[in-house]
Formats: sequence, structure tokens, C-alpha cells
Amino acid sequence: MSSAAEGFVLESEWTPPEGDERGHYRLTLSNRGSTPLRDFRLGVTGPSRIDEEDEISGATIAERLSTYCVFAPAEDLVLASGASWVIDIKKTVPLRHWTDGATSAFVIHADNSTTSAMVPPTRHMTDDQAPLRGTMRLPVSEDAPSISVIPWPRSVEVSGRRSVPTGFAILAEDGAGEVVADNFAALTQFLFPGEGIVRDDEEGGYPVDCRFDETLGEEGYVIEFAGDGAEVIGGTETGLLYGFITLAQIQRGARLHPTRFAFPTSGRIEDRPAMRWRGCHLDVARRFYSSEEIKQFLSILCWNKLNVLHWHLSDDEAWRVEIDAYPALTETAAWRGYGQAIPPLLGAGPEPSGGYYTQDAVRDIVDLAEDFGIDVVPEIDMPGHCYALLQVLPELRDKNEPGTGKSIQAFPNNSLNPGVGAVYTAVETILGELVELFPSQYFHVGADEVPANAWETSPLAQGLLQKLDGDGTAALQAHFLQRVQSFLSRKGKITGAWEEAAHGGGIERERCYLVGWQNAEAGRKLAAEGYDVVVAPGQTYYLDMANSANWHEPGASWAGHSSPESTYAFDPADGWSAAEKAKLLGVQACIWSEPMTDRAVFDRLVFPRLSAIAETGWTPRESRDYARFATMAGLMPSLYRTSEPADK
Ligand code: TNX
Repeated sequence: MSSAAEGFVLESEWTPPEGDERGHYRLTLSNRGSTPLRDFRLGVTGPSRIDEEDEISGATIAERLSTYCVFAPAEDLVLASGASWVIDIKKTVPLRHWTDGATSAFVIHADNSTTSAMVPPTRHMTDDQAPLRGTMRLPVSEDAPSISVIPWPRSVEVSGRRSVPTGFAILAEDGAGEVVADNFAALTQFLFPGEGIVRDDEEGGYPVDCRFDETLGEEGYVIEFAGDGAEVIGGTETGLLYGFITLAQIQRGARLHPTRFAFPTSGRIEDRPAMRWRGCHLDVARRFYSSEEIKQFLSILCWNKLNVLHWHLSDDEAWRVEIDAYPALTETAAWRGYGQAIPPLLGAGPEPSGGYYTQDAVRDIVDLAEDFGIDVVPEIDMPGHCYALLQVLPELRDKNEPGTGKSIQAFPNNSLNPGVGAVYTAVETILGELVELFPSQYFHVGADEVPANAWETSPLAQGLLQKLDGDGTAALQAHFLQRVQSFLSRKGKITGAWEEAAHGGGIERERCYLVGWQNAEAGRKLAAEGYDVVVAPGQTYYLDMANSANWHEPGASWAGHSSPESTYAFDPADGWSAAEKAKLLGVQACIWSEPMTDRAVFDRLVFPRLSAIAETGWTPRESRDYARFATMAGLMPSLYRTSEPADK
């Protein structure tokens, strides 16, 4: 049997820039096998890129696409057993976090077969602290309230302490109540299997009566405590479910931290959300998450009383949803690998990897989301971020376009061309299938990050531009989006898009909402222009950004970094006029998946910041309190149940 240290190892090291010197990135391939390696190349991939401006010595670049790069050694290089080959790169864009560097590498042999190398995390040459992983623990405070609930309810008037119920026997009087009780049982089974949160009264369940009262509003609820049972009253089914969740959070807090929290004997909780859109965006294009992971994630959203999943289903790096009219989209563009239409970007291995959701899987996920009070808003990102789609449908390109432009993530000519008639047919066919799958009134069409020079060399686009009243790329994009919006309106949908949809004259204000993401001010500006707005600034609400500037924190950094405390402190409508506030739909966490190189990295980036955003969307500003939040945050579930080491 071979040992893990045998075979090939790719080590990477980062020395940060000093003075005018660029930062130095060193890749070292070692041959720890017993046979010499000759006539080969090296594939390397991870969240960061080797840019065209970077100075490389020790190798030449044989192939490159965005975050994937193939290095070629000098022709006669033979890597003897035990020998190493060093590639030095002076980088224009520095690495800032341990997850930035190479996470996958493989040797490509002369016959095009590949051998994966072992790749330890990138080492920082002046900071040797161990890379951090797992959900962050926050400091607990001694003077926290006696019950634990996140997001904190609008009004809490409870007292007393009783022995903590082992679980709840929900006594539903009507069909609707029973459905909610079943959904709640399913939810607790997802999140805390084996805890017996829902149990029969024969098994000692604490009796919970329930009923509805419409006057409590769409998501509101009331809980009345007595020593021997409680009553939960919901405005709707979702409201009732939220009441049960609050009750179960109180029970878990009291059971797991009996010296800190209690289960009350009397009093009342009255609750309803501050904002109607409490969302989370999840990018499943850069990394694929199976249906099981999505369902688990939905249950976490629900536990946080978040009510929108913005599901980012397509991007340059992959296409993730089955389309009957174009089977090649998922047969081909859902996979990355060496020699495939899409190479192993973002740290993928040489063997094909990825996945997609069948239409049946989507229906199943949407059904579960509905049970959990969550609206699933799909996103097909267009006209930019379409490299994967265009690899499968190259006939949608303008044949006479040299196409020299590159996107910010370095994908060449990756935008659907508004001057090509067939583009609209394809888009309407795809969206036509998808609108049937998603009952949400919203459909998000992306519109972000189209390169400023897109379509400049396309005769068809330039021909169209002459007929339009406007300038360049922005006018073409607005024309494209208006057509897509009008299609979606005919299908009864409200078009969602990122903030750039407002460029070039924008789209029809009446039937859309936009997500402001580049900074805090972007959302306010959109509201002032008359758009309904969801606030998601990169600096505080992008959960792919690291928790701090430290190298040993994982994550990205283009928008900066944000601790749970600063994410919690962000006030989405700070400085907005009353008219602007009237256009605020709510808030949204955004999970972009480029840096999610393993599960413990996902947990560290997403939790507990997700709950901080959930509390901002739910709890009125005047009752937000970080010390209280931090004390309770450790009780909230994470997706992969990893946590940082206790002895840190
Ligand atoms: C910008 S935000 C993007 C995404 C990236 C993200 C990484 C937005 C609408 N576009 O394509 O994944 O930054 O933080």
C-alpha cells in the first residue's frame, strides 16, 4: 500500500509585497514517487488567478482560463524521484487569505492522462498561525436575557423557571394546524435528529395548543406560557411555524445551557418581522451543493426565520438546472474536469466533478421550502456570466465577432449578445421551462458585471446599437434586459436583478426589484431612482468575505472583511429618506462559493454571520443588541456542524 506522502505534492508559499516589490507566490512540485517524471505539464487551480500581468519564472503558461492554469516546464526537465520543480510568480493581485492559493494540482502526462498531486494549504512566509476552520465561537455575556431566541422577538414578557421540557406534544385542532405541526417535526428532524423535540404526550411531551388568528399578520405569532403547557397562535401557517421554532429555541437554550437560560412558567411573546424580505443567496454554480445539502440549508434558513432563498443556478463556471430543450446544458456544462468543455476551475480536480438539479429535484426542493415558509427565487445570470452556457450553445455568438473582451473573473467573451436574434429564442425557451418549476412571483436574471467593452467588436450588436437611443454596452444591456423583463411579465413574474440592471436607462420600475451589492450607498441610490430594493452590500453581507483581514481566516477580500459584530451592526437603511425607506424590501445575505474549498470553510464564513443578518431583517432596530446575540449564537445550527477548536 502506498502512503499519503508518496506521489506528487504541490506546495505553495506566499510572501506579501514589500515597498514597491510585488508579492511573491511560489509553487513547488515534488516527486515523492519512485519513478522520474518527464514530458509533462502541471495543472493548478484554486480560488485565485494567475493574471496576464504576473511575472512568471521557471515555467511558461501552456493554457489558462480564469482560475485554471497549466504550467509547462522547460522541455528537457526530468523530475527525478525526490526532486522538486519551482515556479516563481510575482503577483499583481496579492493573496490575502489561506484559501486564496492553489487547492488542486495535477500532473498531465504526454498521453493526456493525469495524476492528482497532494496539495497542502498555501503557507504564508511571515505568519505561521494555523488556518482557521469551523463555525466561529462568539464571547458570551453574563447579563443576557433569561431565554434564548434568534432573531430576538418584538416583545418578550416572560417569567419563572420550570424544569426544561424534554420535547413538545403539539395538539393541533384542525388540518392546517396539523400540517404545520408535521412541517415543524420535519424541520427539527433535519436540524436536531435524535433530540426528540417533537414527541407524543405519552412520551412526556410538554403540551402545546395551537390556533390561528389572522390579525397577527403574515408571519406573526404569539406564545402564551403557563406552568403546564403553552399556546401558540399564528397569523398564518408560517407564523405558527415560527412560534414553534421560538418555543424550541427556548427549550434548547435552557437544556444546553441551564445556568444561562430558562424555560418560563408564565408570560407572553408577541412577534412579527420588521422586514418582509429576509433572504439568503446561495451560489451553487461555483460549487455544487446536492439536494440534501440544499434541504438542510433550507431548514437552517427557516430556523433563522429567513424567508427567501435566492438560488444562483448558473454562472461562467457551471450550469446547474436541467432544461429539457437543451440537455447539453447539464450533460456538459454542469461538469468541470481536464479535457472537458469547462476545465477544472476554482480548485476542481482533473476528473469530472460537479452536478445539477433535475427538474424533479427542483420541485422537491421548492415543495420543502414552501413547507418552511421560504420563497425560492431562481437566478439565471445573464447577459454576463454566461461562459458555461456559451460553451454549450456557441451558435448564440456573433460569428463575425473577434471577441477580445474579458470579464472581471477573466472569462473571454462571456456575455449573451443582445444583437443575436437566436439569443432571445434560447433565453425564452429556458426561462419558459423554469417559470413553470418555480411558483415564486420573482425571477432573477442577474445582469451583473457585464464587461464594459462587451460586444464592441460584434457587428450584430453594433448594428442594433445604431437603432437604439443610448451609448454602448449599457444601452445594449438595458435593451436585452427590457426584452427579458417583458417576457417574464407576460409569464406573471416580477423580474429581479443585481444593481447593474439600472444602467443604461434601466428596466421598467413597476415589475422588478434590484439587489444593491457594491456598497451600502448603492441600495439607497436605487431606491431614490424608484426601484424596489433588497440590500446586500459586499462589505458586510457577502459571506464569502473573510471574517477579518488575517491571513489565517479563510475567504475572499475584494470588498474587505466583516466580523460577525460589524455584520450585525450594519443598518441597511441608515441615512435613507422616508420615500427611500418605502422602497426597501429587506435584506439578504449573499453566499458566493469561490472560496468554499471545504465544508469547515463554509461553516466558518457563513455562521454565525447569517444569523446576524437574519436578526437585522426581523428585529426592530431599537431592540438589536450584539452582546445578547453573541451569547445565543452558539445555539444556532451550521450546515456541516463543524466548529473551531475550543482551545484556540
Ligand atoms: C461579484 S456580486 C459577483 C460574483 C462573485 C462575487 C464574489 C455579483 C452580483 N457578482 O460573480 O462571485 O463578486 O464576491
